[in-house]
Amino acid sequence: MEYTYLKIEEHDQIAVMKVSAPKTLNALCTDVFKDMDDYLNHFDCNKFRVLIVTGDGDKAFVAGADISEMANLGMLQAQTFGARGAAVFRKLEQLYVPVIAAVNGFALGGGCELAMACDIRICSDNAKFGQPEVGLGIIPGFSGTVRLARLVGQGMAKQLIYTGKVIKADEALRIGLVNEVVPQAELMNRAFELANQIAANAPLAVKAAKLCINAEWDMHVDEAIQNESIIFGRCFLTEDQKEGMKAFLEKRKTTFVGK
Ligand code: CO8
Repeated sequence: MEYTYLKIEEHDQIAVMKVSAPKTLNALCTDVFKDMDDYLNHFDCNKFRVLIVTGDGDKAFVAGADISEMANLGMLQAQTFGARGAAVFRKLEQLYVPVIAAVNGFALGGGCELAMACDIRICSDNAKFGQPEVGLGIIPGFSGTVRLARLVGQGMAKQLIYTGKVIKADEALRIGLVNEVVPQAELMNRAFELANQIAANAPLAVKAAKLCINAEWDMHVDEAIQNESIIFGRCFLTEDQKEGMKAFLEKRKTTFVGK
């Protein structure tokens, strides 16, 4: 697949979507979102078991929404732009396979929001995170106020958003914004290592776990527990459940087919 603003790599069971806008540190313009939307619409969740999202180059993951495109927008145009980005990020969050953000540098504004729409975030030791929007006279517009507060707690999210402070990788780790920090040269290896660990497990079970965790995020605890029980039961309809348990009892490796 050829895109202007994405570089796609497709390995055996793992795909990589690399945002690529070298002149603007991979900033998100309308056409980046068009490419992303198209790629996600055509993403084959049966063929690929994990998607890795990263940025092109060694300096930035994504340096935010494209400020030159936003500068002269009116209210309705800005709402349209924000809604488009938010919808694409929601599509990513709801993709039927796990998504790993490999944050390889600046993840500011829309870049931090992109990383937060992924299931798992790891970053390089030179990564920097922040929601600097209030310094530009706006607020996060691709669901940053929604996801940051849920990820790191309301108090920390408010502090980061009100101050617009840019934090380093170790601070992002400390507050739970990322799961792991690795040397930059090892970032993609580590992302693939994680992706392979996930891909080795029963794909339908992994997908079911993602569906559960996403859906239960804002459910009442009783409803969430009931939801998990239903999805747990459905796992027993799959060939992979029979295979996983049989292999354990026969003391051999599993071969999961995703059925
Ligand atoms: N948009 C457009 N161009 C950008 C962006 C951006 N977000 N970030 C960097 N660039 C461009 C620079 O203008 C520069 O272009 P040129 O070479 O033509 O001058 C090039 O990329 C390289 O950048 P710098 O020279 O600035 O590189 P530095 O190493 O000096 O600095 C920084 C790197 C710190 C990342 C710096 O570029 C920076 O601060 N960038 C802006 C970061 C930012 O504020 N991001 C948030 C943007 S707002 C946002 O994301 C809101 C999301 C919600 C939108 C809702 C829609 C309504």
